[in-house]
Amino acid sequence: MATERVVKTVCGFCHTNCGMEIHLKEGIIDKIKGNPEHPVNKGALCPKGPAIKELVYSPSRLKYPLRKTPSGFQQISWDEALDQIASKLMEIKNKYGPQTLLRYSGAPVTEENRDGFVQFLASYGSPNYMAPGHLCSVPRRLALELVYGERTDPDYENTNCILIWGSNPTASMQVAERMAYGRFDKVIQEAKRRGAQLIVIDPRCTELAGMADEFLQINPGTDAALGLAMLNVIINEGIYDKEFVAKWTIGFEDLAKHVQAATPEWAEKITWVPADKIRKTARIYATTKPSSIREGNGLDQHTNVVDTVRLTGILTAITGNLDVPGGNVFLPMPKVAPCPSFRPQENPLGADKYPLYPRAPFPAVVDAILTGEPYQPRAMIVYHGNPLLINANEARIRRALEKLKFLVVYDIFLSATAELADIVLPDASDFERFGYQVYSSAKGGVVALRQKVIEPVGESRQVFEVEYELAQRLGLAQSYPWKTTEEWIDYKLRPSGISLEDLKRQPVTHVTAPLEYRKYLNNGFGTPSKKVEFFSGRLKDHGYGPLPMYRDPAGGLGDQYPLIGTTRRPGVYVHTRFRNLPMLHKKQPDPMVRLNSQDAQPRGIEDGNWTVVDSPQGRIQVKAKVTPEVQPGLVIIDFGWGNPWDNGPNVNILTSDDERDPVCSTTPNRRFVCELKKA
Ligand SMILES: Nc1nc2c(c(=O)[nH]1)N[C@H]1C(S)=C(S)[C@@H](COP(=O)(O)OP(=O)(O)OC[C@H]3O[C@@H](n4cnc5c(=O)[nH]c(N)nc54)[C@H](O)[C@@H]3O)O[C@H]1N2
Ligand SMILES: Nc1nc2c(c(=O)[nH]1)N[C@H]1C(S)=C(S)[C@@H](COP(=O)(O)OP(=O)(O)OC[C@H]3O[C@@H](n4cnc5c(=O)[nH]c(N)nc54)[C@H](O)[C@@H]3O)O[C@H]1N2
Ligand code: SF4
Ligand SMILES: [Mo]
Repeated sequence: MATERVVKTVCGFCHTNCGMEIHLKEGIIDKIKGNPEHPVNKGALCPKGPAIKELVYSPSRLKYPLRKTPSGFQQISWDEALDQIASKLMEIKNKYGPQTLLRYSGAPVTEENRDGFVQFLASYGSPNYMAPGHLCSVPRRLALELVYGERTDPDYENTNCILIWGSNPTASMQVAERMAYGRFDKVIQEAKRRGAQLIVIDPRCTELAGMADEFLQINPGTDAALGLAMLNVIINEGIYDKEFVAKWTIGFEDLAKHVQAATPEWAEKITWVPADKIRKTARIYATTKPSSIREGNGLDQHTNVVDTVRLTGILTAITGNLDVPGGNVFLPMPKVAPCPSFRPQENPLGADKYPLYPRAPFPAVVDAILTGEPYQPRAMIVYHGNPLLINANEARIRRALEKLKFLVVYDIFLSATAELADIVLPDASDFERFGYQVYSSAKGGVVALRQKVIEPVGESRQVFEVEYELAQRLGLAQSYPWKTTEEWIDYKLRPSGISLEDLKRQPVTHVTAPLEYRKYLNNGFGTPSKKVEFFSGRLKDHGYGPLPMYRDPAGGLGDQYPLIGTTRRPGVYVHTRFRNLPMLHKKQPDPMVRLNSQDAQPRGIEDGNWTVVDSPQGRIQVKAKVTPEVQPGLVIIDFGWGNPWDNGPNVNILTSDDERDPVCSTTPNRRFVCELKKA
């Protein structure tokens, strides 16, 4: 009789963190299904979920530590690897100072990913914590903190108008929008049944745009002009919430003057959105009560992101849609403890140029590596990230990583970044260790248990054990409140009043009260003035414009590069991952460029042709998809290829890091100039 067993756990392979049932036969993963009892996805899974079986047992998983030698990577033992890392880091600390160590992680899809090596970095004595935050959500969060103290989300269940601005949740959050329980397409269908309006602002006619009442097909990176023009209409037509503005905001008079030049006709020339459509959208958004805005990652990755998202926050507040039922709300989130020694604000690299950025902005760190100013970084630990491929200007990032004296990469595969490392460490995957996941929702903040489903594959090991052993070797162990993953979980969850044992008894636990509205009536907003700040004194004090401005997006057009390029993430993959899994690879084997027939025809390009794309930064080859989804003049190229196993080009060979958002150092990963020809 075969032994069969089902383990309920949480997927960690994208931000959604769906509940899963793992069916095991003889201790081997057989099938992966959705867990119907998990409130986030209610049993649904995206196609990546079942494919994770192929990831866990992939023949190309890293199974033991590797050291780079002149003749390639060589297998070494964990003791050798940790001894070598420890002695190198000790030498670097003594010779150059602890601040020359950098710690880098990728998108924080799991809590381990967020925390791995953070306590180590801090107790070693470096403030240089980095992630792709400058490209992903940090600019949006900072912008909304400046306006009203915290990021908000739409109250989907009660809203009568949803404005999706630079987001594509039916692809990016297929089975459950980050903050709403249940499938996102159903959330939209349910809202539409109630008669809610759907507005989509996107350069591409996405599936969601196809369902919209109003679709504004915008020129990428120009959303601030649209936001200013919408405010021009709303203020001049008097369709704003006068009582809220009078009692709870500062800077209205300045703002009203500031937007006078931003007429819809002015914005039409910049945004490609007709002036009448801008007026109509402004009126629908302002007069439908209540209305909500879902800003997304399409607004990050442009060089004016902070001012753009300040405008979305101002639109929410001025129309009286902040913290009210059906508007944009502050959702409850479980409290977790920070890594005890970590002080991100203590003068990281880049703090001179980007003083409001909450940690070391990666583009400024790359500058420091390449120029030696203000000092020369020497070593870097990359945990769960692929910085070579995901940052703008691959050639420059490669030069920087190669210039480091010592690079450690801790991954589950030998990624393009890992290929540059001196030492590579094999991690246990999310199914091979305990963990926890926190979720916010209108029904209250939730903590869920990530179960250990199988033993770590090969000699792979979980991060907190490895980190602690390294800390011991460097004499830093006394600063650690945990020695194992299990102790780390208990430490982190203490502020929420639960432990790992509690979670084992109740794997999905609500730990906060449900959403409350209008909390500002008691406490005000989380800004220095306790009011919504249309005019930002904090930005002014740091030498930035206090009112949100439009700036031209990066790159200009010219005869040589007449097309605008942007990038797209194929929903079947996550960033640079999964192209080595046969189940997913067969769904989309090749990277595509989407273009309009008006641009394809004169260049002799037909659907399915391999196409050469040139930008001032470099050249790649991708396959053409000729489609009316894309407006003439724009081409959309798939992001995420470039690892050694996928034979595809990295789109960030084409992007530039010269121009940046002045507050967050954000590079224009979603906008560059280019030209195409048939390969
Ligand atoms: N041009 C362009 N650039 C972009 C974007 C874009 O849309 N266009 N998107 C940007 C955004 S929003 C983001 S968030 C970033 C993403 O940037 P990253 O998060 O760096 O990208 P990933 O490909 O997810 O890389 C994660 C790495 O973690 C590894 N990994 C997976 N599971 C585990 C595990 O359990 N343990 C360990 N140790 N490693 C693991 C993977 O093998 C992979 O090498 O890219 C940004 N860059
Ligand atoms: N399957 C899958 N799911 C993912 C990821 C993945 O790689 N694969 N990545 C995860 C990560 S790290 C993130 S950050 C989220 C992102 O999730 P979302 O915030 O939903 O962002 P995207 O899915 O990138 O969709 C962004 C949309 O903005 C549009 N856009 C691009 N530039 C502009 C612009 O200048 N203005 C406007 N108005 N729109 C623009 C794009 O065409 C696209 O339709 O998804 C997460 N979920
Ligand atoms: S959407 Fe897919 S990859 Fe993301 S957590 Fe759910 S099953 Fe995993
Ligand atoms: Mo992201």
